[in-house]
Amino acid sequence: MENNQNIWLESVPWIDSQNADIDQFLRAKNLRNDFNLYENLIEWRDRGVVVFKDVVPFELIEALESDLEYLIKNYMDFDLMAEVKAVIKPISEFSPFEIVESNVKFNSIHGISKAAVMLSLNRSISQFLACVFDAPPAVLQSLTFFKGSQQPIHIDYPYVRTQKKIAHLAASWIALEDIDLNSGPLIYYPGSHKIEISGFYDWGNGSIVMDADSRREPMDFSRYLEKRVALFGIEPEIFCPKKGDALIWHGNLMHAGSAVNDKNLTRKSYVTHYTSLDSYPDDFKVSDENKFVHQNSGYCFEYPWVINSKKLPSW
Ligand SMILES: O=C(O)CCC(=O)C(=O)O
Ligand SMILES: [Fe+2]
Repeated sequence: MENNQNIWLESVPWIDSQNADIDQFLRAKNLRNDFNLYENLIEWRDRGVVVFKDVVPFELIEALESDLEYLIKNYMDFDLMAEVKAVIKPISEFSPFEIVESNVKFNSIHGISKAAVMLSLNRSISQFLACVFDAPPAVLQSLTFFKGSQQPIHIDYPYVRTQKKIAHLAASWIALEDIDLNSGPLIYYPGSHKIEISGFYDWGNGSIVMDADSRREPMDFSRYLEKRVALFGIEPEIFCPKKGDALIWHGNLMHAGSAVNDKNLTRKSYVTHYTSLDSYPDDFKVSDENKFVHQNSGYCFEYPWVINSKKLPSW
């Protein structure tokens, strides 16, 4: 299937369609008396981003911290992809020095950490995304950060695109500690999720996603997005949360990791990318009925490639 702009436009969730009527949606679901939900959905539709303060129990954050400590001490025993200085490979192939170096990033630790699964399926986040998709959200992948990423401005869907419906994509960013302004917090461009603002970037031959043989590079994409925000005069906002706060962003929202002004500071965060249940890729789950967690209207499937791998203490 070619990923062209029609594929995107035909797959948008209800809330991204023209004249999306939030009031009517909530009335039909009998949720109209939840004023916060109404306000949050308006914000999502108009800005592509919503912040939930103090929604993540500290016990869960501490359970993930313990798993991370255990993982770092015993990393040779685990099947997990990790990233150090833009190199992504199985964690066991890194040297102990690279692993303790605190800007390592773990990919999809929720495959082996129950604490991470529970964070991804946080109640406020899952229930909100169930409304956004009008379907249960399903965890696609996760990232665990220790330091600011300094990732240039980007949109996720050209890179996160295993979901069946390309426009069924959202992400959450959970603060695992109080975030310092000098640690390189997440920044985002409100309203940039609208197609009129973002446009579609052509990676070559009309493809809107990056492929192995794409003619364009991520930096070309960033330069394009910089031009779009300048054209529309959109200023970035900084997310400088307290431990336990969460931000949810739209799969077409422009965002970046801001500059790290103080290299000694950590910026511990846990990011999950979600799609909707019916858009979840078949080869990312096993047919065994018990190999998933269903909680707070969300789903998290065990990946076929990790079912036999060793799990972390919270499992
Ligand atoms: O946390 C960050 O600095 C950026 C994270 C991000 O862009 C992502 O996970 O999609
Ligand atoms: Fe991103």
